[in-house]
Amino acid sequence: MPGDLFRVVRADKGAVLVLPADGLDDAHELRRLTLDRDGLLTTDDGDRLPPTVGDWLRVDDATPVLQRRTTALVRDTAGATSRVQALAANIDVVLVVEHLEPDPDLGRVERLLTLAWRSGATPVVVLTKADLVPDPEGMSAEVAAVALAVDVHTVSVPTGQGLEAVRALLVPGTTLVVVGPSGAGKSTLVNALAGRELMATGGLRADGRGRHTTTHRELVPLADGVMLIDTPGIRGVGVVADADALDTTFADVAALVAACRFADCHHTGEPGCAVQAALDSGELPERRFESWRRLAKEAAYQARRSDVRLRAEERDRWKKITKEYQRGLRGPGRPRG
Ligand SMILES: Nc1nc2c(ncn2[C@@H]2O[C@H](COP(=O)(O)OP(=O)(O)OP(=O)(O)O)[C@@H](O)[C@H]2O)c(=O)[nH]1
Ligand SMILES: [Mg+2]
Ligand SMILES: [Zn+2]
Repeated sequence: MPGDLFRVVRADKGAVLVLPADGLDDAHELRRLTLDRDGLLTTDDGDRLPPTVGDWLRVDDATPVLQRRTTALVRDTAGATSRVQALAANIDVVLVVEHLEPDPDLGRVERLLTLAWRSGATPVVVLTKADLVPDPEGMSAEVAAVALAVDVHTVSVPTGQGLEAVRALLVPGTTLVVVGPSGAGKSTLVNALAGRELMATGGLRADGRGRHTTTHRELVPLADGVMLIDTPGIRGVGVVADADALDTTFADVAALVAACRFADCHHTGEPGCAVQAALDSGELPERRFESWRRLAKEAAYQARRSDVRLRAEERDRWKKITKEYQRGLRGPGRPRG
């Protein structure tokens, strides 16, 4: 039927699996749409993009058109185009999942929060495996101290501790995505929230790391139009930082930077440096400052690189246009003068 809306529940190179908007929890309605060789779809803005999990497609005359994304969780790609890769689209909440055992990695939480803020969705931290540590509340407070303005929930799936608070996030019509390292318990959490064993969950290696049990991103429809997107463990690389998201994740550092005497302060011993003063007094922990500095560097590097890529793409585009035009001028039957 023309004008029908579908949601992408899984995306692969050559095809996407979709469910119709009016049958999102009906597995019988699942359909496969084959993509062109380039794996791209035209957006309603006339752009060409690879579809991702959570995208809405409108199918007119058998041609799917990618609807404008309200939010998108993106990461940097090493590829030749300036485009970042969208991991999930049209999400309302990003659950940053981190384990309490082994110890939570505060830098990773900060990195994933930056990724989450950049998406336009609301981040929430979920600390798993509370049953495995003696003082989950104390650890949770340490994480909350670096997750400014973000709710932090501590849960245990085997005991059910803290799950009610996470269930409260499943507001009808909401789409949530889980991100975090392999073995953090993302799929276990998805299953607990779904009340069914939908996703395979994995064992842990001897060193406590995950085994990358989940290998693809997948959207799982629950009741009342709630959608959960499970993802494979994100490795450190390629998490895109941008200046705004960074300033939100590190609002404390941003306030200090703004208070430095010189606008271009490098915080390396300049007079009137508010950052240095906060480091000296212990108000700003060294670890957090280093974490901010690393991500800020990445953000600046990515901005520069995407600038260079954009210019190269633009140059190529004009080369093509010029060639086409010249061909047209030389072509037969072309009126002259
Ligand atoms: N004790 C305990 N174990 C948990 C909890 N949550 C998850 N686990 C275990 O941790 C292991 C990894 O869980 P998964 O849900 O597969 O982890 P994941 O984040 O989906 O990992 P990837 O799919 O590899 O990214 C499994 O053995 C789970 O049973 C918890 O709250 N308590
Ligand atoms: Mg998993
Ligand atoms: Zn400074």
